[in-house]
Amino acid sequence: MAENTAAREAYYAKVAKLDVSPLWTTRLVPPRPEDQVRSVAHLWDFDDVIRPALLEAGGLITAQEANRRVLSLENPGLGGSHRVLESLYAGVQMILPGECAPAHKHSPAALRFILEGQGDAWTAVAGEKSVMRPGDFIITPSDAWHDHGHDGEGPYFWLDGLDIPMVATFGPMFFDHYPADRAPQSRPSGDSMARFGANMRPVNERWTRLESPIFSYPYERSRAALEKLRTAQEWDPFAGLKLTYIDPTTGGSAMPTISTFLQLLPKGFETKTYRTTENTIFSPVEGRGRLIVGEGDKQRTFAFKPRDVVAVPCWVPHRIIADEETVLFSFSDRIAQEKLGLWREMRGNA
Ligand code: 1HN
Repeated sequence: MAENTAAREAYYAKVAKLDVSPLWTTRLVPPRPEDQVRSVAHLWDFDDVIRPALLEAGGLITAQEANRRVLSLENPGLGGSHRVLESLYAGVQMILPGECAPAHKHSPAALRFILEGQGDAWTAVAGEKSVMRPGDFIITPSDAWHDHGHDGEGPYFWLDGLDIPMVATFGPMFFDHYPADRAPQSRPSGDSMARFGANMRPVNERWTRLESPIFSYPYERSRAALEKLRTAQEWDPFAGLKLTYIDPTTGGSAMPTISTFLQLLPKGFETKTYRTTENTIFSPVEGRGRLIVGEGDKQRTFAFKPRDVVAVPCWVPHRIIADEETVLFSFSDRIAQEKLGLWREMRGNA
């Protein structure tokens, strides 16, 4: 940094009043992500922390009153800015039997990953109702009306992931309440899966939206795919067996701003150290293991179990040890970074 003489200091004070600043006194573009990224790797414990905290909220406020009874995951490095990582929002939502999370829509896109519950919780997205079961991945696209309900017994919990910080960077934030609790159903349940989920599509129907027309990806099907592929023994040393959820009409990412994945790591599998520019949120579905992040004296080990949420920021080296057979759901900003030409990875310590 250049030496600050009295004359320079006086100059800086003067130009500050002109709505300009001298670039040469800043580090606007630091050399590496670690000089830029403020979020830290972090684990939110579901069973001992998030779940009881949400149950307590259940005694204080209804889903209707709260609109959405969600505890937002606040990254400790981001000072309460409602971000789980630089570019992503995440929260855990709870709904109780008989409750209504009323219909609304917004420009940020959302995903849900169902963590726990019994019986029939459901979400209605753009006029089609779908059950939500543990392990299901569900998309609520930008600007689609959606409401949630639960006709079963006991609490239902799911992970919400949204691209709110990306939308906030650009500004086009829109939010509307539907004039009634429930938005009308315009299509029967299973309609989108029948139209686009059977490796077919209606012959004269073109899908032109940016997100997948399949808005529910049941766990049973995704898990069965992993199980079948296990026999192929094509283990990626950096990821085990990892599948990404796609839009069947394009083969590309199921969502235009958030990438989503399900991966299998057999018992004893240890991935090699990997880094990527994408900001990733993991949530184990099955199995226990350890996520080891950082290097040297900054290395930390997060022991995970099903339903925990672990955030790994951009360019933080990490590896996973599966102490039991492990299935991990994850979502990241990879697809957004790819579209902007920013995404990189480093396999090993190159
Ligand atoms: C939202 O609309 C939902 O619809 C969940 O369930 C979490 C977090 C921030 C903003 C909107 C939902 C949300 C949200």
